[in-house]
Amino acid sequence: MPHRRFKTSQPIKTISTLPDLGMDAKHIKADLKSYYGHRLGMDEHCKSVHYVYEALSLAVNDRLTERWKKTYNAYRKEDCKRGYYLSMEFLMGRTLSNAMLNLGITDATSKAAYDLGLDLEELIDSEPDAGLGNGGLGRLAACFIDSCATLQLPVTGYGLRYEYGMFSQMIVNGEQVEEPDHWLRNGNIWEIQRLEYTQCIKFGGHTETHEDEHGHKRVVWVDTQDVLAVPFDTPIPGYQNGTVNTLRLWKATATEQFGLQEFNAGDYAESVAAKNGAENITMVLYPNDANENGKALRLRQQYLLASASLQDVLALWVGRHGADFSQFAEKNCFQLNDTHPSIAVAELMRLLIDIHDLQWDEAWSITQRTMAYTNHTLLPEALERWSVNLFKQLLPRLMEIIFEINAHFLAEVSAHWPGDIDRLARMSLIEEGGVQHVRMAYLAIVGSYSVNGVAELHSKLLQQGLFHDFYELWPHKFNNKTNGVTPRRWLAACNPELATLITETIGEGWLTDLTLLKKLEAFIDDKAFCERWFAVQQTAKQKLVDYNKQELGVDLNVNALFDVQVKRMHEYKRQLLNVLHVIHLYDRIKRGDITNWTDRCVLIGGKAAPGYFMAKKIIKLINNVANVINHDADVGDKLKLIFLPNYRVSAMEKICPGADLSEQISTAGKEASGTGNMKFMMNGALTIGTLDGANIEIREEVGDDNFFLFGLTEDQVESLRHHYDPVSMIQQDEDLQRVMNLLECGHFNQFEQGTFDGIIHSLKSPHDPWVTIADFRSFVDAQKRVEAAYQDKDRWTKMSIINTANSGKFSTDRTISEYNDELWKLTPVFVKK
Ligand code: 26Q
Repeated sequence: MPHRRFKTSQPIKTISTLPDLGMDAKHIKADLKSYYGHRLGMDEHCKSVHYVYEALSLAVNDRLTERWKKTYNAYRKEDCKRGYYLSMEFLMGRTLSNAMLNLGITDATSKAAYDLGLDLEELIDSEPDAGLGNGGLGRLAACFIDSCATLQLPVTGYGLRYEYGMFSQMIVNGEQVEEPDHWLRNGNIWEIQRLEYTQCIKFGGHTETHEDEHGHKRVVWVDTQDVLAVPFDTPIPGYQNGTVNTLRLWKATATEQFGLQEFNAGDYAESVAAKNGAENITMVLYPNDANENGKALRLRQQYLLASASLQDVLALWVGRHGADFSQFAEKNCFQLNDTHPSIAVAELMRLLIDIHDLQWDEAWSITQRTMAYTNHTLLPEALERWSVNLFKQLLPRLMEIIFEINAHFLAEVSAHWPGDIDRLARMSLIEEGGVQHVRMAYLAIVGSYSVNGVAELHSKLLQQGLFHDFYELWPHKFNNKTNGVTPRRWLAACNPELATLITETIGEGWLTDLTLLKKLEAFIDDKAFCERWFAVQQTAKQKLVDYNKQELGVDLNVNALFDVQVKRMHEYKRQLLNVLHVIHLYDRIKRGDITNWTDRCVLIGGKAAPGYFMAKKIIKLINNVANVINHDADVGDKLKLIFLPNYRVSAMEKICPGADLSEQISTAGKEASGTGNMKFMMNGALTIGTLDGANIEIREEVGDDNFFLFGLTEDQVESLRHHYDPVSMIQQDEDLQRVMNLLECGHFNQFEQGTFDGIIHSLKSPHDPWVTIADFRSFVDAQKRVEAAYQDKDRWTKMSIINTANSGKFSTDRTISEYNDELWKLTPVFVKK
């Protein structure tokens, strides 16, 4: 139905032939001026930077659009296999500077801006972040689609166009206050609404069964409340290669029928208000980066994403191949970003059987050959489960299909392990006991040909622990794909001075083959090069100093060690361990134990899920400790503690070039991978870290001497649990005793009695899952090694170079190449430039 909406008999060909746009300063300048004056209606009286940003972005966007059409036509012509990345989150950040870089017009645009007397930096900074994600998983999706376009792979990203992205964080009296992030307030020039690809999504109602004329059982899902999913497309340019892929984000809207009952009853206002029910679905991103169980709205979001995306892909297929699905699995694959879109397994079955008339076995074979699932967490409590009752109410047909998948699956388990009742109960897609729940991870595993973790340790632990039964049944499904980050945004765009130095030293080419950075190692004894490296790092630090001055009004000493921990606030990430160390340093200063002192600025930033009490307390503690330390005249420049409010993609772009030390201090076995660790390393920071997630692989790449290792291993953590006694550990360590004493005597909460009791209690509990106290001594010792290294400027500079030089593995180009070579098997499509 909606596809026909815009049919026309106009001679489209005559209006669609256009000359290529100029990529030089002259043409960009002309377009910018034209947009500013003609399209936006502005003149010399306008005082707002926004319209200048918008005019420039429109000019840049035109250059994306012409390549976008060529890419689209190339894919159509090739009829190539397609990949689809399904994700509830795409944490894109800003678009303008990345678009200029990938189009290769950064210099031309700078010149255009300069000629017009414009401050390009200010324009770039006026763009709001597209904060459509929580953290690592959402940013990974954004880096992945950048790499897919750079590798010229025909991959489309599918997600949701939330009206409100990740909340913005303010700090009031040391506490986190959330403000809604209405990122679309001033419009979004990068997206195009594509009404003609609108899809209809069903909710509620019930199912009816009957027999068709061939005697086949048919199910219809009726009396539903329908919602429309309208796609908004954003261009995703590859790095200077002519390819522009698509990110398609769905917005929920009401159907014309929505609220019709009320309308006919004369309740006009009520019927219009009822539209909200539909539009609410994509109103807001859930701000938890661990499971918030049971919310019906979240399940609606997940289903809307899965159903709209699959219907879209099937419509494309049918448009080309008609009702013949025999080649569908050879020509399509779906990568599920965690379990969030995993209802797609059941939805593909429904669409193939109920709508496209396939039989169960054929549909199941297609599903199992097209779906692949990536897991991002080892915390069992974070595995998604939905109550069967809610499922039945909201998606009755899907619940039936899941039961049927489960029946087939349990038969397979029984055949493999006859009589093993316990195993059947353990592996069932349905968790019994009181209320029944659907185990979404198991649905994803059963319905996929591939299950992967995101770092070697993580993938190994999935096989040995969380998914062991499934690993025994289907070892061939399990594999690892270590995460990465895109070096375009996370080195070239955010740290242009370092990028220039690298290019001048080792030549071009490294930005699309990051392993070439290894060549930098040949220069670690080249004095002039080391001096330039040091100077570039100092410049980046100075920028971070300026940013802090401008944003927070604080003065940092550029010669101090910049010690940075930015990531979501979580107990397992152990920001608390960092604070304990800061308190220890403060205690040393107060006792005069300062021989050989290294000045240090500790920067901590991150958002807490609004309902996560402990994480919010930790933010409060950081701010209170900072307040005491930063106002103590004895401390001065020796130590500063800063909480960076509203940590987000665009903040990281300013932070990671200026960091000396990257804190990656999670309890071993808890961080699936981490990706911030890779951004810091690429920009020449050294890591202090545990043997967790991708830290292990970072250390392997840089070598033991260039990584500050501390802490228990995952095995040691697990065996310690049985006899963990933090109180006696505190008694045996005088430094730790004094730190705990400062906390317990209320030194950091003089007027807020008891505020930190919960934190103190958890640290001292033998049941503390994060065993923070157990790693204190080892952490402090590692920090001493950091100081010794930092005091030797030449040694530190060499270590910094070695870190960047060995960061090649952590490009998402490598990660995506592995996904493609081993799982997707897509052929790159070259687009004529
Ligand atoms: C689930 C249900 C309901 C509401 C929210 C959620 C939800 C949302 C986001 C659950 C989890 C997330 C995000 C998880 C995440 O970001 N995980 C991180 O993924 C990174 C990329 O693989 C890893 O590097 C990190 O180690 C991992 O913590």
